[in-house]
Amino acid sequence: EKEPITVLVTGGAGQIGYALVPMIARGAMLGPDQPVILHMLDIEPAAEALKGVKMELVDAAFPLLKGVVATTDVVEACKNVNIAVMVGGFPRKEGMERKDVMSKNVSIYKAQASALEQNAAADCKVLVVANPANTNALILKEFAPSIPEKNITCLTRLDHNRALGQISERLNVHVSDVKNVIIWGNHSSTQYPDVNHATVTANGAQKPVRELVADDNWLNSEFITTVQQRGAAIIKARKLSSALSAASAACDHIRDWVLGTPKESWVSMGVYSDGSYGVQPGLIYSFPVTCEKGDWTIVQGLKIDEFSRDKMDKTAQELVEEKELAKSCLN
Ligand code: NAX
Repeated sequence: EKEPITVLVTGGAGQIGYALVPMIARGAMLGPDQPVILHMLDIEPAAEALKGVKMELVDAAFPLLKGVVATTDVVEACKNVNIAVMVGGFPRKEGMERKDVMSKNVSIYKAQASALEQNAAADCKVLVVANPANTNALILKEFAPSIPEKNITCLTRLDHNRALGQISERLNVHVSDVKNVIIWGNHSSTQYPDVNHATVTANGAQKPVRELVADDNWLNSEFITTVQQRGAAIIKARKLSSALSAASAACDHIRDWVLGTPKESWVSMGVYSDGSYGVQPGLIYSFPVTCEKGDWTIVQGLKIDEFSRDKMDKTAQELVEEKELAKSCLN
């Protein structure tokens, strides 16, 4: 039997946490033969609820689950962690200024960065889910300088999967036959869902999504806004924000990162920009990536048209502004 992998989920008592921990314990994140130890962190007001989640994990008798730690102590939570999924954060409440929300999250991510740096396994991989996800990841990177920057990422896989879902619905094809959509930029409403390189496999042949949809007007407007606004649509319908799809996307993100992406296909991940596609270095920006042996690589050489360029720049600009705002919160 394999050695267990220790996975930290922060915000373990929250909505996404509740959907995510059973998926991890069932092998959806690291594979059906990979034992796991779960660490869950939350804050004092949620300590009782967190205990309840731990009780349910025990009651579910998951064969792969070799241990559960439920704690409000960030040091204990980060001890020997191999994978850290950062779901905990300060939500934007009605009437709150952007700066106030940012300021709360800057202090949370600054503190948790140090705890991870000092206590996690040396090769710990980090996925930030909590919003503002890209900028929280950037703060974490800044305050955990000994964690390689390649190991710090943020979640845009939910947006990626939403784009696949929309194409699959529109064309009435299986979602698994659609591939190579791209989410560029920020996990926010400025993100750019791009189908210019996406294909559908039908009867063994691959066809471009643009050719099959044959409606550029839909692809360039409604499709994009539907993906950008999907989070808001879920809130409107459910009176709660997306949780099961977010948890599932977090599993997809880590699974592909650790176990590799399938041949000739890529996924979207928020990663530290190296300047690819003219995106300024020093931002956590969502790119198309392939993964192999636990490392991601930005897909190179894709042709970018003027329409895309403009949208990629706008979302980058928003990230520059968020970075400035985050910096101003540090003083
Ligand atoms: P919930 O409010 O249900 O859960 C958040 C949990 O985090 C709570 O239990 C809270 O007590 C805990 N928490 C707060 N501060 C903490 C700290 N300092 N350390 C540890 N835990 C802390 O929110 P939920 O619906 O689970 O969403 C979690 C986060 O994911 C939010 O920031 C949300 O905006 C973000 N999302 C990001 C998505 C993405 O694709 N990147 C999509 C889904 C989601 O909206």
